[in-house]
Amino acid sequence: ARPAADAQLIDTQPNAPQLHRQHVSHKGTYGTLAIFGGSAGMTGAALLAGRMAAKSGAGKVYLGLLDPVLGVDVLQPELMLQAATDLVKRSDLDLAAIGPGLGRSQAAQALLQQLLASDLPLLLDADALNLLSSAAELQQQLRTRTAPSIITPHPAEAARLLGLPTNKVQEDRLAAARELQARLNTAVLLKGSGTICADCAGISINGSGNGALATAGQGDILSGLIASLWLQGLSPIDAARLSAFVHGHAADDWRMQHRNGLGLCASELIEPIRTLLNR
Ligand code: NPW
Ligand code: AMP
Ligand code: MG
Repeated sequence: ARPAADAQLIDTQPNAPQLHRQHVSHKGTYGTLAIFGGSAGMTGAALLAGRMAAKSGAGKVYLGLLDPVLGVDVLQPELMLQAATDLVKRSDLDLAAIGPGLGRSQAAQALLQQLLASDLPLLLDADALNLLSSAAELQQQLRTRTAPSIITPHPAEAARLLGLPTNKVQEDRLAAARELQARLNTAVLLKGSGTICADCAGISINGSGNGALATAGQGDILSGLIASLWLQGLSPIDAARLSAFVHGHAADDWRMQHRNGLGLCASELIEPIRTLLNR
C-alpha cells in the first residue's frame, strides 16, 4: 500500500490540450524526430521506438542506426533509416532520442557526447543512461545543457546512475526520482510499477499499467511515444506523463481482454496506444 501522501500524487488522466491536428498544416508542422540506437543484435529496439513515434503523430521520423543493417523497415516504410554517424550531422532535426538498443561501444559514447553538446531537445534512455553512469564528464554535459532533456531509466538504470543497488531505488522511488532530477538537472521518468515523472516543478505517480508490461521492448516503445508527443508540442514532463498513462492503460485493456497477464509483446501495443491516444 502506498502512504496517503503519495496517493495524492497519482495521475488519473493527464491532459493533452496541444495535440490537435490543425487544418492548415503539413508534416513540418509536427516536427522531425531522430532516434539513435540499434546496434548489432538490437535493431528491433530502434524499430519499435520509431514505429511508435510514427503511429502517434510525429511529422517525420529518422532512425540513426549504430549498425545500419537495414535500408528500410518493410512493416513501417515511412521510417527513414540511416547510419547514426550520418544522421547526427543533419541540421533539420527538431528533437533527438538516444538509447534504444544503442549498446555501450566507443561509437555509441561518441554519438552521445555529440548529442549532449548539441542544442537539440534530448531524450535519453536505455544504454545512453548506462554510458552516462560510467562517465562523469557526460553527466556534467547533461547538467549544463541549455536545451531541455528527459531521462527515462528503469530501476536498474536509475541505480547505476545513482551508484546504489536497485533495491535502494525501489525502497524510495520518489526520493530516487527527485535525486536524479536535481543531480542531473533534467526531467525524469522512473519506470516500473507506479512510474514516476518528476521535473523541477513537481512529481507524479502513474496509476495505470500492470505486470503484462514486464517484457522486452516495452521501454523502447515508451521512448518513441514520449519523444513523439514532446515533438508535437507537449512539454517533456507532460509528454512523459501522458505516455506512461496511455501505455499502461493499453496494457490494462489488453489484460482485461486476455483474462491473464501472459504473452503481451511490445509491438502489439502500438496500435492500441494509437487508438487510446486518439480517443
Ligand atoms: P534483475 O533481472 O532483476 O536483476 P539492462 P535492458 C533490472 C535493449 N533492448 N524493477 C533487471 O534486473 C535496450 O534498449 C533491445 C527492478 C533486469 O534484468 C538497451 O539498449 C531489445 N529491476 C539494451 O537492450 C528488446 C528492474 O534491469 C535489468 C526493473 C539493454 O537493456 C529489449 C536489465 O537492465 C531491450 O529493450 C524493474 N522494474 N526493470 C530489442 N528487441 O532489440 C529492469 N530491471 O541490463 O540495462 O538491460 O533493459 O534489457
Ligand atoms: P524497459 O525495462 O525499459 O523495457 O521498460 C519497461 C516498461 O514497462 C516501462 O514503461 C515500465 O514502467 C513498464 N513496466 C514493466 N513492468 C511493469 C509492471 N509490473 N507494472 C507496470 N509497468 C511495468
Ligand atoms: Mg529499456
